[in-house]
Amino acid sequence: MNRDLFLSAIQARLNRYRQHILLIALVIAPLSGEAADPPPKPLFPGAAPVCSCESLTNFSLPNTTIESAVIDSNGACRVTAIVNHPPAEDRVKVFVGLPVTNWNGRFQGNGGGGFLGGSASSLRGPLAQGFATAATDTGHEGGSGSFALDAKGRLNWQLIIDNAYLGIHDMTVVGKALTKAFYGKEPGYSYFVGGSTGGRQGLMEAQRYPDDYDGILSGCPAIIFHRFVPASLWPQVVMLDAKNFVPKAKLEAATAAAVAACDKSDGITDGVIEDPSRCDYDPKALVGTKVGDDTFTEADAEVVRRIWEGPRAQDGSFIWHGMSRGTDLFALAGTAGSPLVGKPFSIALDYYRYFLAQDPEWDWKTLTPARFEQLWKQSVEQYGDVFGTDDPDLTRFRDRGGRIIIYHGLSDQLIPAEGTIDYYKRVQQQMGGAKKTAEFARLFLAPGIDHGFRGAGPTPRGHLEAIIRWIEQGTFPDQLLAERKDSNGKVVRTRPLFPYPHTAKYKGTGSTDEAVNFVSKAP
Ligand SMILES: [Ca+2]
Repeated sequence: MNRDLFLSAIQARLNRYRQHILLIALVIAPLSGEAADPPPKPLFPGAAPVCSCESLTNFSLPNTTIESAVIDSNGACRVTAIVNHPPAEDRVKVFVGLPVTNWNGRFQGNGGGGFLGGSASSLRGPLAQGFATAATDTGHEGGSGSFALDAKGRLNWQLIIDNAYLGIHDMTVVGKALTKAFYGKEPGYSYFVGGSTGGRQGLMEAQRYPDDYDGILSGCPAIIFHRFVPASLWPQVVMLDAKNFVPKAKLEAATAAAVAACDKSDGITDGVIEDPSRCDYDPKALVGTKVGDDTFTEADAEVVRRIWEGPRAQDGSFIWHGMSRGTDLFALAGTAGSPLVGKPFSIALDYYRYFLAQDPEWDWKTLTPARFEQLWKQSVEQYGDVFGTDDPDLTRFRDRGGRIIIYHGLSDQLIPAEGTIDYYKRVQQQMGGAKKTAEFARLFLAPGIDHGFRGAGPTPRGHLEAIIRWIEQGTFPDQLLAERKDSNGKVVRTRPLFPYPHTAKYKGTGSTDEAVNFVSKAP
């Protein structure tokens, strides 16, 4: 390999690495805020370890090796364990954190992001709050999807299953067992907290291992994975098909124009489209407009229209939801260079390469809309049972007393919230209607909020407290408070979020920046 080629290969790898880091940061950020919240009241005041941290290396569990058990720099006991599923030679690494002095009597499992099963760094927040807590790499290191293929280029089903569902269950079994060994008693309650992939992992636990957790927080869940992940390459397919890679500035102009057109139709001009499904702004209105030195063309309008519409089959039938109006389009319709070329979202690209085409060298630029449809159908057939996480039957979870709060931003640029709404409606249908479902599973939608729980709208807060209160005191989460802060961290707007399908309606008097001036409105 010559030097330039070598350097560009390194650069490409670095870029991919950065994309993974960005995504993981996006996913972890909304959840780490919990660390600043006051810790929940201890369930067993005075509870203390009954053995030394180091002695946990002698702890015995089937198919599990304790690699290390040491006190970390913050004084918590950190255990690393490896779980294996014979005869496979997989290694699911489990990271467990056990507070030495301030155990609050509970266990918290933590999810990952993208193809990253999870990370030891996510234990810091829960440990500070006194949780015994765990995370796992689900059997492979890093955020790449390359683990799906073995050294011979064949699908590595064990690692796929470890990532899809088994690793999080292993983590839970090991984490709870070590908690019991360390304190001499089982955790009083167990909670799972995750966003994106973590949100999917939470719902997978409710569906497949309902005894693992009492309470689950599932943020912007990557559920219906087998449909939405391959669908997320659609914006690139559209631009490739049109031979028109639309620059970021034009995408931003289209998003801004949609917000300008639909913002006030909900009654409050606040830069947020309260319900994007009711906004039908036509990007043709922008044709002829100057965007920098460039002019918005008919062809640009058609690309944006197709991205908003969402993936469609050759016969025009529905494949998946489009990106809603007001959502940042660049995340999936990314471009770079001059002349512009497409820069597909790394997770979607990895999924095509390793899971669908099963060829690390596969070139996404060979995708026609017809080939896109074929591969999407392959994904639905091949991975639905494994990764789908869309079983609406939560009977076992409900009957064991499980409760789940699902929340999703309506301007999610990576996972359209409509998929979560579809799933929740199916749960309602399966579980005896809206009222019966609300007794154990609630969905909160956050207008103007993206995948990292930022955006023009207020960010939901207090969900961990809400699920703990629901489980331990039976207090139903009838609303979540959302707040928007300025760049100095000062709260400039509060708004209630009500369980779907209820929305926040302005009373008509008082500041629209204060939650007290809003009431719950039925659809
Ligand atoms: Ca508005």
